[in-house]
Amino acid sequence: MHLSNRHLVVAAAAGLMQAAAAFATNPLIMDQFTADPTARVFEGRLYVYPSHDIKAPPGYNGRPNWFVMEDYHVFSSDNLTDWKDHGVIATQTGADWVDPTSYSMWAPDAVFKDGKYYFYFPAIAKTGGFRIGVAIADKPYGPFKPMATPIEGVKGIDPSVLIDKDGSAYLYYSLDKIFVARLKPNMVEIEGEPQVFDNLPKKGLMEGPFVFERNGIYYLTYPHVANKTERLEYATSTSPMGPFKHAGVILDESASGCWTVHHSIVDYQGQWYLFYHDKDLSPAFDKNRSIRADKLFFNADGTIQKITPTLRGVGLVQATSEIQIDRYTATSPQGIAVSFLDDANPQAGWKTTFSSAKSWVRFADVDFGEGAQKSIEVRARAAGPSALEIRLDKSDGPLLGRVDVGQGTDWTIASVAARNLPTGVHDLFVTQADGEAVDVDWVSFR
Ligand code: FUB
Repeated sequence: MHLSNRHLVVAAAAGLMQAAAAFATNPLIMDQFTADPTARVFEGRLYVYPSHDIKAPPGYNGRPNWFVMEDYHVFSSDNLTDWKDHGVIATQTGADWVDPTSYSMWAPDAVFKDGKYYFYFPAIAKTGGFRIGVAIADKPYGPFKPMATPIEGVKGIDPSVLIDKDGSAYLYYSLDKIFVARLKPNMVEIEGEPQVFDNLPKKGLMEGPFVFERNGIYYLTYPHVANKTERLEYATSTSPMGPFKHAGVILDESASGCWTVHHSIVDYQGQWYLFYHDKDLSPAFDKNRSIRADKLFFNADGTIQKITPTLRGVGLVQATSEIQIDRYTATSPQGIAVSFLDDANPQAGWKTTFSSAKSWVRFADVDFGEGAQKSIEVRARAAGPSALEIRLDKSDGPLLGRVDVGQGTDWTIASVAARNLPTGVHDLFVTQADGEAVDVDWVSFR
């Protein structure tokens, strides 16, 4: 993956720079850190409202090695491949009640009710402690106007709002435990006292609640530290107010060691997705996170199938794009390694090293369209003469081309005429045919 060549299209609109980028793989956003993604479908598009980790700015004197977050962006896509950054929608200096030096704009949510978009966000108040504020807009990407005061009677983080089938709205949030309160029809005040869900696991921090309804079952999903770091669990109920009964684990603790796993779950065009985060662009510091998406499936009885996180993600990849095979679907048991192209600049992406004959990478869901491509290009470098075979659908599927990679320390683009090119969506298999170890940045069909 080589960001400068990663299909970045930049356009100026309404005085703001907006970027549309083909990020069909995980992580979804490469040019900045993103965390705590809440995905919502508005006006037929999928919008993601993440929080925005940044590196501590000069003069920052908050808690060392902790979250530093001063604003929010919103992203949207209609195909889960091309993501548009709509720019900043809220800042710590824009809401009267927020301590403008607190860098504490944690996990947000956004919902649509009666013609307005409501953006809920936690931050540290000028009066101290985490509170939850609301900003209101006419469009899902703003401009959002923040309320002057936070929601009265609510102290906590990680707001999540469910609008039930009858139009009633519920605010879920956390502060070690998970709370619920009914929202008044104005969406900015609660009715009565918040209640704690006290029949969930008794031990271990719980935060980041996300509630949705499917076929009459209410799902309360939440990160929980059952062991060392957060994993995603869920509980079910027949009522949005509970009681919720623990039902299982959706996502195990991250193999990367990322401590948090804030998330959301959304149905987009008939497929359910889990949006979550990990620390793909910051392996050594898990407070600089990156959002991801994977497909989620239900069993017939309504239980949720556990998800195995992928690098491949969920979007189709155009055959004519620079296909980042380091975001593979599967690899041979030996001979494949993925590493940053430039350790000093993780945002430049990754390379795949093939180090033994017959080692292979499978990359799913490449869209050949009408199959009008004529050649295969591979950006690669090799310690000595090396060859790669590109096949379709299976490791012994139709050979699309054999690409010879010459010896050299510089990256070069090797090219060969393509044959047997298909139409439509297929898997690719890239195999080291013979020769020396070879690094591959991307594969493309031109
Ligand atoms: O992003 C800051 C905090 O980390 C969130 O609010 C929590 O859910 C956890 O992801």
